[in-house]
Formats: sequence, structure tokens, C-alpha cells
Amino acid sequence: MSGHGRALHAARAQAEAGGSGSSSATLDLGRVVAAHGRHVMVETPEGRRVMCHTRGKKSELVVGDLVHWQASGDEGVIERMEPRRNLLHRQDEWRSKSFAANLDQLLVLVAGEPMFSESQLTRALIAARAADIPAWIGLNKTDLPAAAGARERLAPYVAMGVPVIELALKAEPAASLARLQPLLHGRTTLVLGPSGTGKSTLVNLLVPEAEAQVGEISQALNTGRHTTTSTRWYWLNTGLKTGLNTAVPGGVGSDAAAGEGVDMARGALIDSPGFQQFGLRQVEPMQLAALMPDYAAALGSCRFHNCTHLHEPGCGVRAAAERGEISAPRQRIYAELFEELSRTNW
Ligand SMILES: Nc1nc2c(ncn2[C@@H]2O[C@H](COP(=O)(O)OP(=O)(O)OP(=O)(O)O)[C@@H](O)[C@H]2O)c(=O)[nH]1
Ligand SMILES: [Mg+2]
Ligand SMILES: [Zn+2]
Repeated sequence: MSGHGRALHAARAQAEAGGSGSSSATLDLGRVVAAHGRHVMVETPEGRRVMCHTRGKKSELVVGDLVHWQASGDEGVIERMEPRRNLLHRQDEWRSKSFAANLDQLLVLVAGEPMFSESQLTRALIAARAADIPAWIGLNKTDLPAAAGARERLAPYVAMGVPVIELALKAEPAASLARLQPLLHGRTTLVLGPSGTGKSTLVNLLVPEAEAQVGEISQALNTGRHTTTSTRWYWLNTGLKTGLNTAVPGGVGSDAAAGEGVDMARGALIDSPGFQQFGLRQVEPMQLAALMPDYAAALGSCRFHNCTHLHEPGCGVRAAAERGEISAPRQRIYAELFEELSRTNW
């Protein structure tokens, strides 16, 4: 289903054939599984991990990138990157921050405690749409009373067709896993969301050997709320010891016997640090409506072709809003974003 295994093999075959550059036959192919400044951890198709550095001052590589590298002692040097299938990033006023590349989907994990910001959720969903990456929402901590408010806040997203699944990753791990596995199986999923919603809890549940630290550790050490400080790649279907992964349809056993098929059927999870800001400067203000499903559904009947849907007479989008088809918070977020993206820095 997912293309990442295929992509890696195809790119390797191409590299071996010398098909994409004269020196590429001497280079190894790998996938970036962690990135930190100039250093990136690269995993070979055989599963070996090699610390590599880039030649430039700063690396633009992100987790999920496929790279060609050359051994240099115990380490490696990155020579070049395969073209990206997609890239999820945020663009704040002064800096761009890439999350990960070559994704099959985005899971935005939210919770009622701490109550998620609808603006941040919308921004993440818009960034995913702009990058052509399917997204869905996981509502975690449904065991807490605050889940009711969060569920209400998510109702418009369900109505506009964004899949929402309910989870209690800590309180009901087995039930949560059963819901997650069909969605994660065989795909590369980036898990994004505010701090403290359970992203690392999710990774630890699905990848028991992940050692992704969970909030309690940092609370115990009193080192602050942000547990996860860098983005990391974790293979799925490696946690057979727990017995929890055996429900995966199409089975891990058959994959193991299929040789190359291992890569294909193995999904991956990418854990990321919680974010505070989510700039969308990569999006043109006039593009916004098309990237918001409830707005997009109402497009096409405005009197003016260059309608901003903010104040023009004969606006079909605002007519839809008046009929209750677009929620008040979404209208507020749209207006706020439109203004933010129209602002110039100088
Ligand atoms: N009540 C409840 N708490 C949960 C649930 N899932 C996770 N938690 C708790 O939420 C806290 C934060 O979980 P993490 O997994 O560290 O959150 P995170 O999203 O990785 O946070 P950052 O790394 O800071 O971005 C921990 O204390 C978890 O035990 C749940 O289903 N119910
Ligand atoms: Mg975390
Ligand atoms: Zn309009």
C-alpha cells in the first residue's frame, strides 16, 4: 500500500544502475530516521544505522528523506537527496520549520486536557492539504471529563469529512490499538500535535522498544513539559513481544516470509515535539478557502471571482455560513489567517 518501501528499492536499483548521476553507483542509499543540525542518522535498507553529516554548514534534511551517502570511517557523508514526494512544513514569520518528508498521512493528535487550540489544529490541517498529505484527527484522553468539550469542538471537522477517531492511549491501550492499527498499517504516519497530548504514549504503545520518553519522566526530573525534543522515525510491526500487534491484518508473519515485502507492509510512525506556533506563510491568502474543506464546499457561487469571503456582497461562502454550514470558530480562524497571511514583513 505505502510507497516508501518501493521508493527505497526503486531508488537503490536506479543508483546501482548509475541511472541518476555518474558517481551514484558508489553511493549507498538510506533513509533519514533522525536529524539534528548538521548530523543526520541514516538507516540502510538492511536496517543498519549510520551517523552522517552533510557537507554544508546546515542540513536541510528531515526525517523521511531518502539520501545517498558515502562511508567515511565509522560515519558517513551525505552526497545528495532523492526528490521528495512531499514535505510537511510550517512557515513562521522569520523561519521555516520542516517536520518530515515522504509521508503517507498525518495524524493530528489532540486532547481535552490540555484543551487543544482549534486554530493550531486548523493550521496543521491546512499545511497538510497544501502539501497534498491526507490527514486525520485522533482525540486522545477520552477517559477524562474534558473530552466532552473537545468532542464538541471537533464536531465541525467530522461534518466536513475529516476522519476523527477516539482514543484513550493510556487508559484503554488495547482498544486504542485495535482502532489505530488498520489506519497505520503499511503507511508512514507523522504524528503531530500540541505538547502533552500523548504522541509519545502512542509511539510507545505501538513500538514498545521505542524508548520514546513519556511526559512523566520529564515531570519526575522537573525538566519542563516538552519531553520530545527531536523528530524521530519508528518502524511499526516490530513489537511482536507484546502480542498486541498480532491483530494486524495481512500479518507480520507472512511479511517476514516475503523478503522484500517486509519493507512494504511495515508502516512507520514519526514522533515529533509538540509545537507552539504554526505559521502558514507558505500559503497565499487567496488559496486559503480552497484548503479548508467547509469553505471549499461553498466556493463557486460568489458574485466576485476574487472574493475574499470577508465582506463582499453576494458572497456564497458567507451565505453558507449563515445557513450554519460553517461554524463560528472556523469563520474566526479563516479571518485571522487571511489577515495574517496578507500582512507584509516590511
Ligand atoms: N488520562 C490520560 N492520560 C494520558 C493518556 N494518554 C497519555 N496520557 C498522559 O499524557 C501525558 C503526556 O503524554 P506524552 O505522550 O508525553 O505527550 P506528547 O504529546 O508526546 O508530549 P510532547 O513530547 O511534550 O509533545 C503523560 O503523562 C501521559 O501519561 C490517556 O489516554 N488518558
Ligand atoms: Mg512526546
Ligand atoms: Zn465569497
